[in-house]
Amino acid sequence: MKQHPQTLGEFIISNQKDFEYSSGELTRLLNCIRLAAKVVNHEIRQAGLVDITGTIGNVNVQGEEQKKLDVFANNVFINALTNRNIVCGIVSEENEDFITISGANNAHRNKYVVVMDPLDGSSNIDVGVSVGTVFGIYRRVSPEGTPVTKEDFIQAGNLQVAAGYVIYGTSTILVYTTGNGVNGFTLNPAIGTYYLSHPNIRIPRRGHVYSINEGNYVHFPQGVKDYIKYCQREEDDRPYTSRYIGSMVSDIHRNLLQGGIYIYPKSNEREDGKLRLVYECNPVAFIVEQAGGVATDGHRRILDIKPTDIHQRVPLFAGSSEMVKEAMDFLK
Ligand code: AHM
Ligand code: MG
Repeated sequence: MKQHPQTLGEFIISNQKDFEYSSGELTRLLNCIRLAAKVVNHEIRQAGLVDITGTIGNVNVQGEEQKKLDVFANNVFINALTNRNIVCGIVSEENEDFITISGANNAHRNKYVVVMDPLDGSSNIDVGVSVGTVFGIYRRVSPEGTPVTKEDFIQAGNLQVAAGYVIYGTSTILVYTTGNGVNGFTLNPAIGTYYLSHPNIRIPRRGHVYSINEGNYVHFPQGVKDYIKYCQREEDDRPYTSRYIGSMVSDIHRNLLQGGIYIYPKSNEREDGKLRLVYECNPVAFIVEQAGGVATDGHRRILDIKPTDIHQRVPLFAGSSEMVKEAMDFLK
């Protein structure tokens, strides 16, 4: 009899022993995220059919206009994590402050906090282009039984116990790591089950794709300009192909599978780049490294940066190891 591929649920259970402090909590947490992602996926697939596209009229803490789907996804993830009483706190791109979860069952006793960008790539929502969810999970550092503190959320990325993303693209794929490699699961929408479709993802050491918003070229530091010209030069295995979706999760995912480099550098206009360290760069850096790639801010390993603020921004160079190292040479 043909064996069916492993489901995400089966995979999580069979790998539970990988979690250092396993008590079932992290398993429940991952189950909660995969469920919330299904709800968000369902709503995204209805964009254009129901009143879910467009802006909501609010501006978030980043000064960006919130889309209806941004707010929807944020509520789904927060409610799922709160109602199941699994975590003690959440940081979201859409909320100015961290969220303390207390709840009837004294959630202060829970061990984990979640950081997330519930819907990344917002500018793609209304135009039928893929978007994603990014999340990272930490053990709290404040004492169990007390309310969470900012310190629980501004831990260095190398302390993440798990991280992942969901890409809502031509298919919906959940990719995550607990520090033992990276695996990807594709959602079968007809039955609502994720199947292991991308076991043990390894990023090629080199690729042919560079992903950067070249429209900002004039604002980039000279080293980044030089690297872009290098990518375009006819020499060795170049010119490379330029691919930029404008949705980090999608650009990272493609490069993870096929090889490539993703860059969001600092610029004259954005001193620290655009992407947020805590809930965008750190989870992605953990995954990229676990797949054998490299993630830096151009000089330092992303995962070693100690955040000072939950919404702080940082430049990002992530992807195939040899390509990222090459790009960094141009910044010296
Ligand atoms: P968002 O979290 O507000 O959606 O912003 C993050 C996104 C990334 O997904 C994407 O790579 C980048 O912003 C695109 O920015 P730009 O339009 O400046 O190139
Ligand atoms: Mg984002």
